[in-house]
Amino acid sequence: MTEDTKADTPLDSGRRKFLNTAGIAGIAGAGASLGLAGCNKADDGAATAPAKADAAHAKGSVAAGQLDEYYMLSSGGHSGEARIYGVPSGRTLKRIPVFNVDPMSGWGLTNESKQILGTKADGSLKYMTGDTHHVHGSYKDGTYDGKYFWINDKINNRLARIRGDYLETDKITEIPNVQGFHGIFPDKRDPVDAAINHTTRVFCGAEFHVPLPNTPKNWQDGAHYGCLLTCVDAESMDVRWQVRIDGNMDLCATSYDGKLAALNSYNVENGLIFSDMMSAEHDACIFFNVERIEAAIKAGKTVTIGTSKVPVVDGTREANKDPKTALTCYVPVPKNPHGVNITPDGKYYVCAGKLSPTATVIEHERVLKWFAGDVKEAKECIVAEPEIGLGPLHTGFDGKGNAYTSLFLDSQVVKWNVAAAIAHYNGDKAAKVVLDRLDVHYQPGHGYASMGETKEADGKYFNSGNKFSKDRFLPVGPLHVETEQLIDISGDKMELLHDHTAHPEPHDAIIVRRDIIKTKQIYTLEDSPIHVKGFDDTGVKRDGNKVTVRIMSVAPTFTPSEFVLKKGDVVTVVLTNHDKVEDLHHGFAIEGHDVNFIVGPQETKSMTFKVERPGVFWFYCTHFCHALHLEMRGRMIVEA
Ligand code: K7E
Ligand code: CUA
Ligand code: CA
Repeated sequence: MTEDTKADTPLDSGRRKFLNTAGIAGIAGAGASLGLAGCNKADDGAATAPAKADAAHAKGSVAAGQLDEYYMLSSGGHSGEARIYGVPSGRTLKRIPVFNVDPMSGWGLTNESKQILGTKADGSLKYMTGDTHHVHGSYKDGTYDGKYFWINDKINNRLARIRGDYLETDKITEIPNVQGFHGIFPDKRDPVDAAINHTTRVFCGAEFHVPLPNTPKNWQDGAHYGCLLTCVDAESMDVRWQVRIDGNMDLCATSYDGKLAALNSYNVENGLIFSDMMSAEHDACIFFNVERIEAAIKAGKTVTIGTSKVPVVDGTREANKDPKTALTCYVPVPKNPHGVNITPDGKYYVCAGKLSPTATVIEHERVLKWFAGDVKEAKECIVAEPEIGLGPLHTGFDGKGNAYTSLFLDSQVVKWNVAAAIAHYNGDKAAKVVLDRLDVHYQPGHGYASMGETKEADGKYFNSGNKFSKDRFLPVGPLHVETEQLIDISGDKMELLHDHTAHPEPHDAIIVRRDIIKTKQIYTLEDSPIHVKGFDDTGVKRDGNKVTVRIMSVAPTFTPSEFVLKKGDVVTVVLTNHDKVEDLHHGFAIEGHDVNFIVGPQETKSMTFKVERPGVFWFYCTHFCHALHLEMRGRMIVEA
């Protein structure tokens, strides 16, 4: 280890030594020990003096009745959802159903949400699950505009869009011919048209390579496998194009000038098994030249794969040997990197080493020069490779030239200076690269700073998303809650403000200034083409055994309050909430029929189900709305 990574306290040093030997050996050897070396050992590095802890906690607390300064939009991992927390409080504000089924709101149950999620021929959901890792917002002038947020699904390879005004999922696109869809990032502007200074594309990386086209025929031969980068249109959510590459893709970052998308690759080996994926000393950060790719698409230098009609261009090394025409540039990065992030000034990409204790700093301008033929070798785009600690994964920025990288194995966040790292790399051995270290609890994955992925990075907060909480909270059975730790990064030293819990298992998040997100509090009747217009528009309409029941709610009543059906009917209930009062939602549930959803003010939802048992079934309001909420109910009568 270098001087920079020397421990501050005796306790810390013991833990570090343990990791240096066992931890690193663990990574290279049995896969199961990745990180668990650090996990087994209890760590009381958090033991600050209580008074100091109280003062720090006060800084990060928000008094009763006061509002947070930021929204933190977080992924929810294999829960399939997205979440919103307040920063600095850490209070949970909302869970946004995306790829999961959510009985509270009716997501995955109502016809409207099923249409967004996608259904099979029999009307049931095509997929019930998702695995969300990364949330990113749409940009204008280099910062968030609050219009859209996107989130990936690694299980079923879908990209979902959340609209910023309702903070609800509004579109989902399935990506063809990929598996392990992981890294996403919207572009920040158009690479050519100066007038388009906002997001129009979303880039999606595939982590797992698959036979292209996907047949089991040559499953043993890696040569038939490939990975595709996918570009999705930000407005229509249609898949625009794909690029075939060598190796795989993990995380994504985009440049502020719109010219490049960068994806780190940990499997340049095209390995099909664990040990092969770790055999090369260097993997890569792959840069995609957006303008050239779109020109090649336009010129028709494309193929299609399987039944997909999406045009695919060739971004493999072999086809891109001449930098002056290349679509892709492979910059070598040490051993199985994880994470790529761009500095808020748009100048540098930072790739974290994961299996190497380094971060690799790549200069944007030099990559452009490589594409122009003015830089000989791709590796010359690297301008620094500071040693920062063990298991570096993700990097956030404060907008003041400093980077904050999560160290999974060290259970730390390390603050380092980008300019100093470059000076050090250029021979200035006195340059102080690592400025501070802070223990986090424990095994941090993603870390992200307030507004840190925009030109408006403000250097106030950094959130460490930790994978293991161990002793930080009351034990709740074998599965522990996750810890999110909020760190004040406004001073020279990082200061831990507080922990808050997160239901497993968040990965990445973004911290967005509150003035950027402008939500509507009331829906618009016309959002739904089938909304119930008023009392005259309510009632039962029959077409054979297909029945539509149109209902409106006005607290504390449903109209009609009874409707009569026949056994065997296929019923669609359309419910419009005619209340206009902010936050006045009604729920609609029918006893014994698995019908359950809510409608907000002026909102319409519908749900279709079959009635097969004669009898009287109460329907009722599930969502507390009024002093007479319990009385807000009616009867569905099913005749034999
Ligand atoms: Cu968890 Cu962004 Cu999927 Cu790293 S990824 S930790
Ligand atoms: Cu309506 Cu409760
Ligand atoms: Ca590798």
